[in-house]
Amino acid sequence: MIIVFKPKTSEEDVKKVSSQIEAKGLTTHIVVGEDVTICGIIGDTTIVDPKQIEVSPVVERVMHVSEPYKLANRAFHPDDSIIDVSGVKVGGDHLALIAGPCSVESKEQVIEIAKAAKAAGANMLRGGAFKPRTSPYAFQGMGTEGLDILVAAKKETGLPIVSELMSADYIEEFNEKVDLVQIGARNMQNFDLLKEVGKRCTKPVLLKRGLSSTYEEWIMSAEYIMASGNPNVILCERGVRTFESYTRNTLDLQAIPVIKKLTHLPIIIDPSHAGGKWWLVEPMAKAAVAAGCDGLMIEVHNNPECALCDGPQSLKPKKYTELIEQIREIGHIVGKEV
Ligand SMILES: [Mn+2]
Repeated sequence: MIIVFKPKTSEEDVKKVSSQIEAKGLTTHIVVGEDVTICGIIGDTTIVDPKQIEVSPVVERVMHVSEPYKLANRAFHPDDSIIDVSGVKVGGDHLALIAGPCSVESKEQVIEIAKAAKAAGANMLRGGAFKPRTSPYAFQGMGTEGLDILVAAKKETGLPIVSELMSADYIEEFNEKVDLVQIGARNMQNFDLLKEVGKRCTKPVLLKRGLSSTYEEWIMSAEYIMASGNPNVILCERGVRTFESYTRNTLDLQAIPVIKKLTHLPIIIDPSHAGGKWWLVEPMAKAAVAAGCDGLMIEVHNNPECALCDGPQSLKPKKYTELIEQIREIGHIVGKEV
């Protein structure tokens, strides 16, 4: 349920109404927008009589929110959320350009790629230290040593770090070393992990869409993190499973306008894992920016032929540089600064 206040309602009057609601044992969320202030009510709202609230002279109207997600709901927060990742803004007219190798392989590798990515215009560095692999026999990542290499690359380039968290046991270590904590597609519905990340993670969270998750399931996973105490969630579409087997997954660009309609959270696109082929990255990245996404996460490798993971879908630094030049022009047209 949402209470919309009349324009120019004082903070004191808003408080008066919200404390009446809280006295019934419900939680309230006040969002002060540019034009209007709203109060979102979370909990069993059947005990609230909207007519009773509408009696107040400062209340414009009371609305029911039928969707099961509340905190992520656009109705609860009409303006776009802009998430600050260690100084890099994501959302609104800011575009996140996240680049780096699938996996951290060595210090030399990561620093070389980080420098090239930064020179191309990237504003964040990605790298997997803990890898969720389909096969237990495949390279599982360097773990803590890999995170330390990313930290060294950040020292060298200043680029904030994005890396995937697979277990709640490492949340404190990620709080210390990583700037944007990724929850991977395979963990999107690991609800215990989502709750722990909401409670204990002090950094923004990048929540990838599950391989076969609906928009609502995906948003509900964001809601888990937000309801547990971490409001800073960025969504990432990375392709979904369809009947097509030529490509690794099918990139769902409709997710961009849909997520923006349903939620206030930023959405970024990962064209690398979507197509699984390096030559699909450029056209899909351009289409994603044109469609209004808030960022791109792209795998870049200095030597894709020898990459320990996802070489076939990785761009070489030169190709990435050319792509960002084109993204800059498209961004200009759609009102995104690069
Ligand atoms: Mn990868």
